[in-house]
Amino acid sequence: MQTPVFFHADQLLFSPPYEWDKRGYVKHPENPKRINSILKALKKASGDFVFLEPDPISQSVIQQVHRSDFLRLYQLAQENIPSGQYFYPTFFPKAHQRDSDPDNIHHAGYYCTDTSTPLGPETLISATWSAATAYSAASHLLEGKSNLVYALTRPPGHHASADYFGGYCYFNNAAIAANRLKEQGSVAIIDIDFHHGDGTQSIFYFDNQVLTVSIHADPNEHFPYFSGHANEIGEGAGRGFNLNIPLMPGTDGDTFLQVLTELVVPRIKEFAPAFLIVAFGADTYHKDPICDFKLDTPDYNIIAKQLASLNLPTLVTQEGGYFVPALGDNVVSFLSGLR
Ligand code: OKP
Ligand code: ZN
Repeated sequence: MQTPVFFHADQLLFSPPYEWDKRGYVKHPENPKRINSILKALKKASGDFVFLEPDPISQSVIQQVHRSDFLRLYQLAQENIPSGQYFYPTFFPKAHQRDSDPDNIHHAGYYCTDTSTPLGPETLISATWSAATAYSAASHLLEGKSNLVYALTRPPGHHASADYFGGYCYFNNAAIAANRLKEQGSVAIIDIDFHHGDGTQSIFYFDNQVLTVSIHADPNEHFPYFSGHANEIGEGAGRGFNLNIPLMPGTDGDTFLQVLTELVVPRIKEFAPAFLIVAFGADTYHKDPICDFKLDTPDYNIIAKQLASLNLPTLVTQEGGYFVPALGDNVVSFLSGLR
C-alpha cells in the first residue's frame, strides 16, 4: 500500500531570503529548495508514496490551537507588505509595556520569539496550507484509510505555541493534527527534530490526553534556549505527561537509538495512546549547517523501525532539516522505516 503524502504547492510561496541570527544577516535555511529535495526523493520512490491535496481548513481549526491575534497579524502582513518584502520583528516588549495590537505590524515582536521568523505577504497562505496538510492527514488517519500518513508541512510548526511564533514556525501543525486526533483518543507526540519542540510542549503542558516527548540538543546551547530542560515535566493534570531528553553535541545514531529504545518507547507504551504523531526533523544529520548531531541517512531508517514497533496509527509532520542535498533521502529513509 502506498503511503499518503499531503502537500499543497502554495506552501512554497513564502520564501524569506534572509534571517538575522547571532552573526547578523544570513541566508535563510528554511527555504523552498528543502521541499523540492523532499518531493524529488518521494517521486523517485513513487511506488511507495501517493500525493494527496489537503482540504482547505477554516480559521476556527487554527483558533482551537492559536490565539486569534495570529490570524489578524498574518493577515495584516498579507495585505500590507509588498511582494518580495518581509517584516522582521526587532522589538520584543516585556510584561510592563502596553497591550499588543495585532493590527499594528510594529507590534509583531509581541507575538514573536526571534528575528528568524519574518512576516511576508505569503506567510498566511503558506502557513495555513501547511496546517491544512496536517489536519487532512489526521482526518485520513481517523477514517482508517491508512495506518501511516505523512504531512509535508512547510513552514514547520513545532516552535509555535498558542500565543507566540518563532523558530521558522507560524502555526503548530503537529498540535493542530493532535487536536483533531484527540476527538477519537489519546495522542503521543514524539519530536525528533534537533531542536526542542517548545511550542508543542507548551500547548499540551496541562493536558494528560496528549503525551509530549522531545529528544533534542541541550537548550543551554541551542535554540529555543528557554525551554527543553529535563525538569519540565508538565503541570496540573499534565504533570508527568511531558518528557524532555536533551542530548550532548555530537550525538550519533547509536546514542539516539539507545535513548529512543530505553527511555521513549517504554514511556509511550505505558501511556498506550490511540495515535502517534512524529514531529520529524532531519537537522540531526551530520552535515546539517546549523546543528551539531551526527546522524547518517541509514540511522533514520533504524529509528523509524523502532517507532514502528509501537504499532500505532502514525502521522508524521515535517519539521527542520537544512542540508538540502541529503534532505529528501533522509526523509525517505525515515518514512521507509515506518512503512
Ligand atoms: C527550526 B526547526 C541559525 C539560527 C537558528 C532558529 C532555529 C530554528 C530551527 N542561523 N535560529 O526546529 O528546525
Ligand atoms: Zn530543528
